[in-house]
Amino acid sequence: MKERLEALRDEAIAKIKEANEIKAVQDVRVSYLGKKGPITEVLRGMGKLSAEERPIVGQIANEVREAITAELEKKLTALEEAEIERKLAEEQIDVSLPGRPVARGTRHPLTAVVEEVEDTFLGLGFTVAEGPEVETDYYNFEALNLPKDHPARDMQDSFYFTEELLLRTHTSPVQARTMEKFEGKGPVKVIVPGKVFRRDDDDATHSHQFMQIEGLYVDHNVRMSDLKGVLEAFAKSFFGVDRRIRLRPSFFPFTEPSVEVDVSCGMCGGKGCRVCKNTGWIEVLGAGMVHPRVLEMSGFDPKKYSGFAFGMGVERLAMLKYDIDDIRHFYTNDVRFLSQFKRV
Ligand code: FA5
Repeated sequence: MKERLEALRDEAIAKIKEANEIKAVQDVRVSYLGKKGPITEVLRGMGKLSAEERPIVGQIANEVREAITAELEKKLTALEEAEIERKLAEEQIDVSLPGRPVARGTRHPLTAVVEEVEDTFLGLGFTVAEGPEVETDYYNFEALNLPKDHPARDMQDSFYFTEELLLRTHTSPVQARTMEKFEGKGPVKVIVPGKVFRRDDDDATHSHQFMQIEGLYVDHNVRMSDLKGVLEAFAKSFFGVDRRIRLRPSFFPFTEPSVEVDVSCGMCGGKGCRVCKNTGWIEVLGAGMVHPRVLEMSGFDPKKYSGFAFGMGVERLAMLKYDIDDIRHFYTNDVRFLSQFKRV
């Protein structure tokens, strides 16, 4: 029996050595050490042995099994390592090859304009404030001296959710919200960029959703000349020296006196074209001295404080700066349009 076991061991080891695939090695394991294998069969016949022979054969059988198992493990490890080596060689990566370029997006021109305007006003001592796009009737109108049924509410056709809640039609409600936070103590010096919404018909210069940047400066002795100086400084820095601006008397219920500011049209150089509706000018902002009623309603004493405010249309600024002939380009997301602003 001893010889038979040793012969089986040598046979199995020889087959393991011959095998050059993991599957073949596993087959040897099954056929020699498995339940139906010859070694198990030999062990089953041990019952017929004498009591003295049984432990000796048992020990030999264990040694044979261990020898075969050790050989199996050795071969499997060697084959697995060879497989890893083969894969590494096959899948070698040339790290020196140039990478595939990733198409990078660009800043939206409106974002670029907002950031540039913010930078200019931060340089003039303003800070940036924000307010909600869904606004109450109180802040959007009443706190700005536009009581319910005031005819000037028609100047801004609105999207209402309920009688008291609407999409803000301008960034001016943030004037009242900010002044309330200062609790009657100046100076207040903020600019407020944000989206606004109106039931306007879309055309080359109008959109039902657009952006505004509000400005508010409240302190002792703020005068109209301060407003003019700040707007001129802004226009020079934003448009450059070749563009002209003009102030026209106007009306807003929340400012007195009020003005509208136009910039000369860059598409036609002021001669008149489709964009400027043949006037040579494009209106970019409304402004004025904060109405004493508005100061009062937001907790400021109009006898001690005065202020100026303005609200500019961001799309109009961008159109003038980059000679864009239609406001709708900003909202149709045509990559050919947007990719022109790579360096902006
Ligand atoms: C206002 O919205 C006032 N709140 C501005 C203001 C603020 C006046 C503070 C005084 C003091 P107006 O409706 O004129 O005003 O709009 C201001 C600017 O928004 C306009 O000059 C224009 O540049 C832009 N604008 C107005 N309507 C549209 C529209 N439908 N599409 C694009 N831009 C618009």
